[in-house]
Amino acid sequence: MTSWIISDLHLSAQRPAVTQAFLHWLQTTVAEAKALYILGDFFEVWVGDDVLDDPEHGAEFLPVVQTLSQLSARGVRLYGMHGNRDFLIGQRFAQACGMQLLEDPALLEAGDKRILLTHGDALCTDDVAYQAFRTQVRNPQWQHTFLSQPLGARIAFADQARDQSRQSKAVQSMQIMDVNAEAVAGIIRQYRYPDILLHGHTHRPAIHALYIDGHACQRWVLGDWHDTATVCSLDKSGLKARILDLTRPIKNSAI
Ligand code: LP5
Ligand code: MN
Repeated sequence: MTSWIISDLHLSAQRPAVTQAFLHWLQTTVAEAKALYILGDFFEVWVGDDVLDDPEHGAEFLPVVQTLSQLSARGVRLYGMHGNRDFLIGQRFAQACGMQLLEDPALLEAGDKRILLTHGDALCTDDVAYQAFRTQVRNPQWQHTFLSQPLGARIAFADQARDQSRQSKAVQSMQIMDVNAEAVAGIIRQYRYPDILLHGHTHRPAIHALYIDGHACQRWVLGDWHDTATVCSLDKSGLKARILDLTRPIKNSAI
């Protein structure tokens, strides 16, 4: 049976076609799968699980929660990891979907292959402003204080953060916003040379060959979801990259 690994869907009410294509893919392809791994930035922004109770802002998420929970009830294993947009996804959302939240990074052992999964933002160590923001917002005390604010205030803070991030990205070099080679080597060493490091975040889909301390390894990067999506399938023949055309009923094509 096949497992699927995806990242950076950035689901939002502003892009209903992506959500529709994702739901269709879940109900067709993923319904027959062993597992689905979502490596972060599932949502464009997530300001707290209580958004699900809000009649105005919660409605867009309900079909996603309902479809995931149906898949989970069918026996498809669902795993989610936080990204820099949805690090506030909590146990309540996960339980409503039948999803297990994974620590970042998480090691996936598949046959004789070891695949290290991560969102990827923690590897962008040259992006000093972002890493300062990340340290702040991943602090449990900061999160507790933030989540204590009314939903409307949290949405306004998230809008401000998005504006600031857009401005900062416009003047930041592409190289600084990419993963740092030493950070990549460090995590590969720490996890004792997995065969593949698989991440999203940078939206630069590619397969990079690496050679760390005499060990051959690959870094696979998933892209974000717009008219197409790069996803990975994993079965007994190994990991494969595929492109989904989201503009028509889902067909899978190998790269
Ligand atoms: O997300 P992306 O790919 O566009 O850019 C990221 C980095 N930016 C971020 C910030 C997020 O986009 C903001 C939205 C998160 C919402 C979460 C929920 C609520 C939290 C509310 C927080 C107040 O992750 C960007 C990287 C880029 O990836 C590439 O790696 O460069 O980082 C930056 O742009 C650095 C900036 O300095 C980020 C600063 C955010 C500013 C926060 C100020 C908040 C103001 C609120 C008023 C008190
Ligand atoms: Mn990201």
